[in-house]
Amino acid sequence: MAMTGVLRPGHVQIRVLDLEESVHFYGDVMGLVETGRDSDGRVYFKCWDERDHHSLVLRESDQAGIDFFGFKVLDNTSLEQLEVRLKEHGVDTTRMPAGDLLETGERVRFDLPSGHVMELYAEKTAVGNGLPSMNPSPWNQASENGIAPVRLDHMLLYGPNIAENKKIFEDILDFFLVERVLSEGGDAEVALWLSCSHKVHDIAFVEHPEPGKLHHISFLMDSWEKVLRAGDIMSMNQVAVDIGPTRHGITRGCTIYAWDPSGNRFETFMGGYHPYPDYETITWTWDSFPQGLDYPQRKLHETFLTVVT
Ligand code: M3P
Ligand code: FE
Repeated sequence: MAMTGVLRPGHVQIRVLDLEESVHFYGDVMGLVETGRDSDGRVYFKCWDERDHHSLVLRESDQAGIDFFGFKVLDNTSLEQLEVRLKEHGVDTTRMPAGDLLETGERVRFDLPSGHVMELYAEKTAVGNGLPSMNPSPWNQASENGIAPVRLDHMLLYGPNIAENKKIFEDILDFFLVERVLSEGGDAEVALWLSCSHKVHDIAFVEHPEPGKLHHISFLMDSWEKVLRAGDIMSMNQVAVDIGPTRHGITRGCTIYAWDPSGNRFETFMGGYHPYPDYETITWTWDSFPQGLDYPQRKLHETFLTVVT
């Protein structure tokens, strides 16, 4: 599939309660690579196989949750075109200055109807994955440290007005709807899985009365064995596990949900399938949501619907 316009989730800034405890967690237990600290005290990380400077930014606060997330677009021409399209559709945008996030160019920022702050950007310094671009080996020491996911994969966000979010993603940003869950009466969509790529989702939303909530940030693992190994490492480090290891019916992803020390949920994930934009959307009825969430157990875990930051 030709990749133009919006490419991928590129960064997410989350709030953590104790910065140094979280730096230990994301650096040593998750096994992300620390790439910088800024004058605001924020700490930057990337997954070992990512090439750009960072994908996760931690900010210390007295309340956990998500500050904002950004998608990388192909180039500055795409950024300008998407900014114009957002404005034409009545979405107010502001430009965050280059350098406000370390090693990152200007970001076009806007509010989603669900209460989340989203950004698009075209430039972030490519620091590489530690492997040479000529004759690389398949892995290196950084891939063997802690859980060591290969990349930030997607986010699931909770908030109101997700039907309005869907319009922005489909009509302006050229995402397509891969899967959805219908309400009990079947007349509304209560959950959406959207892709801008060949991935089974790049972002997902669940309808929820409180705006701007984080359900989980998902990190991609190479294999099911590595998801199970992630579970071993969680237990060795007394990490609080929510659900799994199991498989979602929705997206077919194989998963563990767990919580970071601040209560932000994360997912170690692999699998799923590879949709194209011409595929028919997969629909789940409300009574099948339990197997959508946890296919083997067919269980709509209470925490899935209630615990968000
Ligand atoms: C994911 C995923 C539900 C499935 C969630 C799926 C809520 O988080 O990564 O595929 O049923
Ligand atoms: Fe997920």
